[in-house]
Amino acid sequence: MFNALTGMNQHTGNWPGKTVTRAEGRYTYQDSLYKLIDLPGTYSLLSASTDEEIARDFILFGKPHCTVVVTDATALQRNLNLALQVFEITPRVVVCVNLMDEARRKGLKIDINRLSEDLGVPVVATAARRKEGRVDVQNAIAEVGQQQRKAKPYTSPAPLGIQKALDELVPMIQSMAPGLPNA
Ligand SMILES: Nc1nc2c(ncn2[C@@H]2O[C@H](COP(=O)(O)OP(=O)(O)OP(=O)(O)O)[C@@H](O)[C@H]2O)c(=O)[nH]1
Ligand SMILES: [Mg+2]
Repeated sequence: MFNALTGMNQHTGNWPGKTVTRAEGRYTYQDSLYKLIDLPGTYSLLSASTDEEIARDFILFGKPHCTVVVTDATALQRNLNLALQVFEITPRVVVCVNLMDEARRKGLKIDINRLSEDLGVPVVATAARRKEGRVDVQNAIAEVGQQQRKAKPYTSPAPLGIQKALDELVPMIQSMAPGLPNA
């Protein structure tokens, strides 16, 4: 998806302090220049691994204008877990249901509009290898990035015990790290 969006004109380096490769690319859409950062592939942001930590830290502290969660259409159940975790950090999300060519081959039908309604963010069907849906993704990124569209992502209500713990912790985190989009 990164390559489809940027035409592969990426610049690579390392994540600060880490030896994990960091790829950056650019593209122009409707006269605006977009800078894209490819985060390490991960199924979770609970920072159990370096990759997860890098992805979480970038979304939380890098405050991107938009985060694109690229999911595998043939394994949505497993992949949407990551989308829900990203929603906990930022509402500025676009979900790509990628590998749609594979899904079609397997006879899977995915109701993209319903998924978008349920998740509360733009959802775009894509097949990145064929550049299918590329412009739709760029358009969704533009809308979310420029806040033309107020996203209201789905979040599951926290169980009572967790909510109580959050009520205690959140003010402490806010005072330690002021300005976080979602402490
Ligand atoms: N058929 C098909 N293959 C795809 C599509 N998108 C990506 N691929 C292929 O899937 C493989 C994995 O793609 P990557 O872009 O490396 O996936 P990733 O999630 O970034 O992987 P990591 O960052 O290594 O975790 C590559 O061989 C891609 O060419 C698609 O829409 N359709
Ligand atoms: Mg990757």
